[in-house]
Order: sequence, then structure tokens, then C-alpha cells
Amino acid sequence: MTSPTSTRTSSARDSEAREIFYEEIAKQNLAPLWQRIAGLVSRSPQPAAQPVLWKYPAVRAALLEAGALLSAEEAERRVLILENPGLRGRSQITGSLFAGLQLLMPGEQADAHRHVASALRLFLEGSKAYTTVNGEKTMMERGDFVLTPSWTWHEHGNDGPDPAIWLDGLDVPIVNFFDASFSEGGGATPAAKPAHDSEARYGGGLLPENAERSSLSSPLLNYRYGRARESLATMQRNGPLDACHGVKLRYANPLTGGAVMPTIGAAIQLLPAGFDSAPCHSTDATIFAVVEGHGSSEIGGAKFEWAENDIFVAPSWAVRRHHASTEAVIFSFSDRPAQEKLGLWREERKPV
Ligand code: GTQ
Repeated sequence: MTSPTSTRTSSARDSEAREIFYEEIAKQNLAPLWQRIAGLVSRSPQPAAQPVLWKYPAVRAALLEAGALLSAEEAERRVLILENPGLRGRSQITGSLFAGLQLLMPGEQADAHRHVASALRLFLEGSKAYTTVNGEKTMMERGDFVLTPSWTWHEHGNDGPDPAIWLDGLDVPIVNFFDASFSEGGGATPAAKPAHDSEARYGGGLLPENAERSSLSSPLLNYRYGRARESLATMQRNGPLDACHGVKLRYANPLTGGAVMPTIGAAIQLLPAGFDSAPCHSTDATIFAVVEGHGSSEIGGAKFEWAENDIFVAPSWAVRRHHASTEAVIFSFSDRPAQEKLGLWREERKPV
């Protein structure tokens, strides 16, 4: 048996020898796993992203200021990135997703381009604003959920008298994680198709005879708010309520019943006035945008008071609890479809 004194001495010597060893092997691009394993293979998710709330009036004011400082043409896309303070400088709202608010002033256009990154929009304010995706134009109205699948040409415009503002969500960090980004602008964009064509074909619980899947994304360009809102109202009346989510609908690819895009899924939920959700969490960090009503949420220890158009983010595995002061409708999106495909997604309802 060694005496305590000799143990201390030898451990100090060992530790010095180890440090020298680590420095030596670093020169050969080697590192000791035993020093890193706890952080690498954590017992539960350890997201760098923090819970954050953006109050719409403040973000809107900043956007309009940007609108006075530069044109949509100069900016290519006049977007203020919702950047998570835990991921400062990385243009990310979560570890896997980008989000921003885009502004088009009356008469402005954002020219056509395409990229590998998949994008979605939630239209917040304005009238006669549109997006054209692979030649199909859709007019966007408040609460509409619009897709721009990977590698589709898209351009935006505002023919109305007021500023048009919407929320953008993109899977840019996922694409860049895989170093798989391509993009191009200008050039030969697809020929114009009749406006709202995909809504007629895929938007009414019907499918064209011989409809075939030609993409990993939904063929429906615009999921209208009115239709979703009616379903939520009926489901609320008819019940039951989910303890975590109130009444919640997932936006679906009508050809498969699966998520709208391979990497990003979206949902819309109604919380009845006075509703207090059970505490729940899941591995998909989620961005929430308030479409109607006001209330508050506790997210991993942070408490947020939200109202119409506010946006907040719940990091992976942060426990979420929502309270609706009035009847509220909340849109949300996350990387859940990507996680499900990789066998990673988990959720848990906490005992109250
Ligand atoms: O509207 O095409 O927020 O390409 C970020 C990148 C929006 C867009 C963003 C984009 C767009």
C-alpha cells in the first residue's frame, strides 16, 4: 500500500507527464478520448442554443429601419436573422435551423434564385405579396404556410400598398453540416405556370389520378391559414385536448402523409383560453410563431410572455410549458423529420 503522501506526489507527477503527452500527441493530430468522452457522448442533449423570445414590435421596427437603409435589390433578400445568442455569429436559431424575418416594401421584388437549402415561410403582414416557386405564383395571406423545397427557383414580390413581412425558416445549417451547399441566381428560370395550380390539385383532400411522387417535398405550395384554422376550431369543439399540445395539426405531404420537406416539419396548434399545458420536451429544437392570442411559456427555466407575431425558440430537450391567456394559435417548425429518418427523435411527457 502506498501512503497518501506518495499517492499525491505520484499523481502530480502523472498529471504533469500526461499534459506533456497530450501536447506531444496533438502534434500528430491525436487527442485522448478519455478527456472528452463526457462532452462527446452526453447523457442527455446539451444544446448551445438558448431559449429566446423576439417581440414582434421591436423586430418590426428594426426591419422597417433596414427598409429605409437599403433596397430589397441591394440586399438580395432583406432579412433580419433571428440569431440565437448561444450561437452568436453563426446565423442560426437552433443547432440545425436558420430563421429570419423578411421585408418587402410596396412595389419591391426579390429576384429569383435557388439553393439546396429547403425553405418555408409563414406570412405575417401585408397584402398582395406573393412568392413564385418553379413558375407557380401564390398570393400570401396572413398565417399562410408556404414551401420552397430544395433546389426550386423562387422569387418574391409585394404588389400591395403596405410593407410585407414574413418569417423564413431554412435548413441551411444542416446543408452546411454536410458541406452540401449549392446555389445560383438569375439565369433561365422555369416558365410561368398558372397561379395556385398546386392548391387545386393537392390542397383539397383530393389527388390527381396517376399523381406520382417526383420530389422528397410536398407538391403543395401554399397551406392556407383559413383551412387550418377551421380544422383547429372544429377539433377544439369536438375534443379531445392533448395535455402537452392542446389541439395540434402537422402539415403533411398529401402524397405520403409524411412531413412537408425531408428536413423540416411544421405544425399549427390551438391552445384554448386558460389552457395550461403539461410539461413536455423533445429532441427537436422548435421555433414557435404566435399567429393569434397571447399567453406565456416556460422553456427550460426561462419564462416568456408572448403576443401576436412574437417568435420564440425552445432548444432540444428543454422542458416546455405553455399557458394561453386568450385562445391562441401557434405555428411551429423543427428538424423533426430529419431526426426521425436518422432514428434520433425522442419526446417525453414529464410527470406533473
Ligand atoms: O427568400 O430566398 O431568409 O434565400 C434566407 C435565404 C430567405 C429567400 C432567407 C434565402 C431566402
